[in-house]
Amino acid sequence: MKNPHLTVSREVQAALDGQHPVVALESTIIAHGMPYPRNVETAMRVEQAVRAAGAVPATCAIIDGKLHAGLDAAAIELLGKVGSGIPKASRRDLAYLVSQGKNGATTVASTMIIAHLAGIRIFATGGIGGVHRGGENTLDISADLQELAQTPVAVVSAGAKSILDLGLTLEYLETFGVPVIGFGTDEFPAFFTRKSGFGVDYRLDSAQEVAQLLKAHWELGMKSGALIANPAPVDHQLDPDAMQSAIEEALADADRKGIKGKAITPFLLAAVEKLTGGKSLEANIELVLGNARLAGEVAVMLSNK
Ligand code: PSU
Ligand code: MN
Repeated sequence: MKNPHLTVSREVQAALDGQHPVVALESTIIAHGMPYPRNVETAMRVEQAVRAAGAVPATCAIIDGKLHAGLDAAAIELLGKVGSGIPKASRRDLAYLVSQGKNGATTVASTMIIAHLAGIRIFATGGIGGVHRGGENTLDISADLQELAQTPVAVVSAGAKSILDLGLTLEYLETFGVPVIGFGTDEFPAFFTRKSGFGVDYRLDSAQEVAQLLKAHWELGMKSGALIANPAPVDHQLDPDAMQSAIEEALADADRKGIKGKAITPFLLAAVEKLTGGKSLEANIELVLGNARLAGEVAVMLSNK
C-alpha cells in the first residue's frame, strides 16, 4: 500500500511497476552542498549520468509536506536557488515538515527512507555523514549511520570526507552490521582522495558482483543497507596534504564560531571549498557523477535478476 505522504513521479512509478532500474538521489547536496547555479547544473548532470547507465533517476526532497521520489526541473531549480533557506531534513525532521506542509532537502538518511517507501533499492550520493572528529565526546554521529543500519537501501558514495573521524565511522558501521564494499579498491576512500589509511571489509570489481552481494544480503533477511565506497576518479583527486590543512583550518573556524549540530556539515563543506579555491567543488562534481554512473549500473544488474 502506498504511503499517504509519498508522491512518486509518473516516470519513476512506471519504472518501478515494470521492474526497471531506478536510482534515488538526495537533495541536501543540492541545497546545502554546492553553490547556485552549479548545484542545479550538477543535479541535472547526475540525473543524466543515471540515465546513461540505463536507469531512471529519482531525486528526492520534501515539497509542501509531501515526500517526493522523482522531481521535475522546476523543483530542482527551486531547491538549488533557495539553497540553505530550505531546511536540511534528516530522519527526525520528517514528521515536522510533513505535518506543517513545508519543504525540506533530504540527507542520506531521509533519502534512504523515501527510497525505501517508494521501493527503490539503490541510491547515489557524494559523501555520507559519519562520526565527527571528537565524536567519542560530543556524540555527534550522523543519523546516516543509523539509517544504514536499519533501512535496506544500498548507498554508493565516495566514502566519507575526512572532516569526519573515518576510523570511528567504520567501527560504528561494523557494530551495526553494515557491509562496506570497496569498488575497485581495498582502501576506504576519503572522498577527495582515494587514500585514507583504512581498509574496507571487501573489495568488488564489477557492478554485477555488487548487485549479487546486495541480492544475497537481502535474501538473507538483512534489514540493513550497505555502503558501496567508490573512490574519486584518479585524475580528479585533490592533494591529501592540502586537503588535510584545509580541513583542520575549517574545523578550527567552526570551533571558534561555536557551530554545532546539523549546521556543522554544511559549514565545513563550504569552508573547505573556499580554502581549496573551488578545487574541491570540481572534484565533488566529478565524484558524484561517477557514483551516479556506478549506481545506475548496479541498478540495471539488480533488475536483470
Ligand atoms: N558529506 C558530504 N557532502 C554532503 C553531506 C555530507 O561530503 O552533501 C550531506 C549529506 O546530505 C549527508 C548529510 O547525508 O550532509 C549529513 O549531515 P549530518 O552530518 O548533519 O547528518
Ligand atoms: Mn550531526
